[in-house]
Amino acid sequence: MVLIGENINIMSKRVKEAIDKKDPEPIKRLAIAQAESGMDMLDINLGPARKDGPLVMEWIVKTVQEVVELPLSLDTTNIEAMEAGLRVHRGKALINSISARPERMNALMPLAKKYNAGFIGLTIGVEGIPRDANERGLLAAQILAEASLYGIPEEDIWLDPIVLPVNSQQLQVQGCTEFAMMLKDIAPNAKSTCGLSNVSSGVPTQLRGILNRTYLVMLKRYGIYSAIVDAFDEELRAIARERRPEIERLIYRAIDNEGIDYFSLSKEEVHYVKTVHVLMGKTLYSDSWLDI
Ligand code: THG
Repeated sequence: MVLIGENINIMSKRVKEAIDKKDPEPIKRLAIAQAESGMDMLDINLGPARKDGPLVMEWIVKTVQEVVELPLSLDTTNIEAMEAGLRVHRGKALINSISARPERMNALMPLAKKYNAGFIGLTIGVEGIPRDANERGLLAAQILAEASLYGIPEEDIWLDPIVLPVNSQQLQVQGCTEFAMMLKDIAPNAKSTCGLSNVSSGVPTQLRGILNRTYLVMLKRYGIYSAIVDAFDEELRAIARERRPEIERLIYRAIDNEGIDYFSLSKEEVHYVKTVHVLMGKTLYSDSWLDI
């Protein structure tokens, strides 16, 4: 699957400081480290509009592409900044993201066409975040229909169901897995992606990895094409690259509710099974889900 490194992100203190000081070195180091971790693309997340957004985006795209060959996924709500990034980007860029809101589609779809970029279609509409897989499907269909008016091929559309945190939106987690399944029928040529780490947002740091990894296996099983991930989670990378078949098989058995004899499992394996149950909404989330 296509892995997009999430680590160049304005929410990170290191990145924010580097951007504020226009110090290229920390950004270059993060880009190289993510490329060495085997990421296929890098997300460049500058967040909301800043008045110097276009300059910052141009600077960061050039800085990153000076040291790595990878295509970038550009994330900013500032339309001028998005275009500034696309203008200097080498290779095929990805616009992260276009929601199903008319003003976003009208502003950004022409840019996708003009620069021959792909885009991530976020299933958020005028009414906000969808409540289930069907609402996600409906929003995806609206995005696909609008994009076809601009002559954007389905292959350039990466649909994103919007992963929500399991600790506050536990039942929504399945909505995304179901959406991954539905997509095969709605748009067989479209791609899909998601912000995997969202699922563990707000969860104690040492517990985030197992949630992210278990959820990746679930989404992967239902055919997700790509995910935006923490490039520095080595075990997550191993799972994504098919180097942990025994963990994947165990998670499949847990999803399918096959009788699992806990006494035959290692502690780590028991943790994965318990995490499947939490992500499927079978046991209520609490920070101590691994201990009970
Ligand atoms: N869909 C799309 N794009 C996205 C998301 C999505 N981009 C942003 C986000 N969601 C995915 N990227 C991240 C990046 C960082 C974190 C989570 C998701 C994260 N960071 C740590 C934190 O906030 O605690 C650490 C930050 C730091 O380095 O200090 O959790 O859903 N299309």
